[in-house]
Amino acid sequence: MMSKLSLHMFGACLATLSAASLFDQQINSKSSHFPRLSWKLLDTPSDSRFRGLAPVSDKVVWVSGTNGTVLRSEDGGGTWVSVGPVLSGEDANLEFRDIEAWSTAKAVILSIGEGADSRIYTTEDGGETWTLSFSNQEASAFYDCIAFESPERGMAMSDPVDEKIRLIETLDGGRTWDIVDSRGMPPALEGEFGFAASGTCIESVAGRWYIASGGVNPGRVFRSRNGYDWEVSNSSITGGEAGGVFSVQFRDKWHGIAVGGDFQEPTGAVNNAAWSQDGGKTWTKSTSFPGGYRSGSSWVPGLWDTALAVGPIGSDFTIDSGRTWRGFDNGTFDSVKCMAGPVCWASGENGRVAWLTLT
Ligand SMILES: *[C@@H]1O[C@H](CO)[C@@H](O)[C@H](O)[C@H]1NC(C)=O
Ligand SMILES: *[C@@H]1O[C@H](CO)[C@@H](O)[C@H](O)[C@H]1NC(C)=O
Ligand SMILES: CC(=O)N[C@H]1CO[C@H](CO)[C@@H](O)[C@@H]1O
Repeated sequence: MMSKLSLHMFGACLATLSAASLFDQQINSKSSHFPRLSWKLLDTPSDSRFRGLAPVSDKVVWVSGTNGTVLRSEDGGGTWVSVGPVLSGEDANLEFRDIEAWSTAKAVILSIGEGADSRIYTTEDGGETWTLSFSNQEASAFYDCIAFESPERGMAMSDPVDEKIRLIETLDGGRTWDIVDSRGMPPALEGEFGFAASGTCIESVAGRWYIASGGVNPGRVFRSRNGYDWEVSNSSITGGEAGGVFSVQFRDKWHGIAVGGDFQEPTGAVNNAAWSQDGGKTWTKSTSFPGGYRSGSSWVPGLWDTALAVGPIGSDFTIDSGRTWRGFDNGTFDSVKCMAGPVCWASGENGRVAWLTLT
């Protein structure tokens, strides 16, 4: 819990770290058939830190973050409208660490924090009005991330309550939420929790569900075929008080990547990425790692075996399903999400939002 709160405060010093030497090494070892990727930074009217990122298409994208900020663009990031809920007093400091969106109209946002600061708001009119659809009542719950398997069914994940990761579920697109019976959830280990770093600590693909954890060594990945009955395995990613698996993403029922590291050691570039080809039962460490702690990852739809990872000191890609990673940018981002196109979006501190195409 402490670690997660300080995750917020560490942001400032990370920006000053240099990854120059790592980055150079990666460039030099890059063979010519690797794609040339570069982020195109977009102007946003905000200096919030956007850990919440929800592209809908190559034109429509929503970001959410600190100071209760939610922005939406409908023209590929050329212009932005501030569409967050009207918040007053202390609520104006709410941090929307995750967002899911389906159109220019419909979005769900998750704010983090202890007790009633963990909330979910939904909008169906593009952010003109928001409904508070969930407000946490459990003192020890701390919600980290949210995912949907369909426009109707979604789940949000909290740090353990009574020694088990807490889930809430919606079956009506976020309008109402219920606590999921924890009988099907294996016990959490002492100190285990999730990272509210990029909205990818819970994930749903092809009807399956995955949860990434840290605070323990190694970080672990939970998996489920229905969201109710869960199994868990060790990843190969080094964990610790501020470390573990920050992001887990699956391409299909079998192929997954996991990235992370230690947010207090952002230049640590060993055992910070792993891959699975058996639906998350077993994880194998990558043979070349991303160039530092990475908070977010995304497969690239339509480009077999390709995925991106981002973190506060750089971005990397893999074209072999996570076996090897190469750096391509040293700018700071927290979150990444790729769409058909393919086009990828990234977001992070200081209002940073960027875009790239892979062709
Ligand atoms: C955002 O919130 C932080 C912490 O509450 C505060 O220090 C900062 O001034 C706020 N920034 C803006 C632009 O309101
Ligand atoms: C997972 O890792 C822990 C800590 O190293 C170890 O005690 C445990 O045996 C591992 N579990 C499996 C199934 O390998
Ligand atoms: C520290 C470092 O490597 N900075 C480089 C980051 O990338 C930009 C553009 O790609 C370079 O101009 C910097 O020198």
